[in-house]
Amino acid sequence: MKPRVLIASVLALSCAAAVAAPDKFNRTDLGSDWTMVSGSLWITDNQLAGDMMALGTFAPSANKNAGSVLVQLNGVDTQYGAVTIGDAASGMNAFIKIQTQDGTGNFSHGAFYVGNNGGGAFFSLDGLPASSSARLTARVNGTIATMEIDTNNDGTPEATYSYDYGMTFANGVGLGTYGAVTLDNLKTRTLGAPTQRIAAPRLGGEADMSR
Ligand SMILES: [Ca+2]
Repeated sequence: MKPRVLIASVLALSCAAAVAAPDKFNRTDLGSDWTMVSGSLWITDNQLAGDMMALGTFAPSANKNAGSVLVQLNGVDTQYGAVTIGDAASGMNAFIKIQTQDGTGNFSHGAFYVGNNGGGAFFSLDGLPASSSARLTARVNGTIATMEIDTNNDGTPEATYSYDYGMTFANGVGLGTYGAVTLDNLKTRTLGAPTQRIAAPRLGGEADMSR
């Protein structure tokens, strides 16, 4: 009996993986799965790039509440990579980003905003290991959004923050860019609420240089 149980488990894992809607951007044209909400997104060197406050939505993720993307900072100017969850076409979405604006070229700040780089919570990424590349995973469960930042790509986030929007959002994932940032290897999924206890970000009243 044991071998049969093992096979059943492997099949279940395969099915779960197949349900996720990924985009590796390994092509030249962005294609019809993407709809622009603002500005322009395009593909360069098999990665996603865009102009200031560009925002696009990814149709295959319409029923997903979580998006995960590799954010690569290029240079020291202000840049962000953002994952949106919700109906971005109407501005009713969580806008969850990581950003550099301190001149180091490493991630220095994060935000839980609404719309396209709209208002909300902006905060320093205190204690995050210095890094110009990280996987940003964002999800919304009920009114609570969570961002996980994995700077060494080992699947364990170096920093996790959550924020209560006080409102719910529809499913559907999009990506936003500002500056020279490039994004890659998008994975969209249905994820439950995190089981660990997460601190809210410490809000310091700093100015967001991208706004
Ligand atoms: Ca790629």
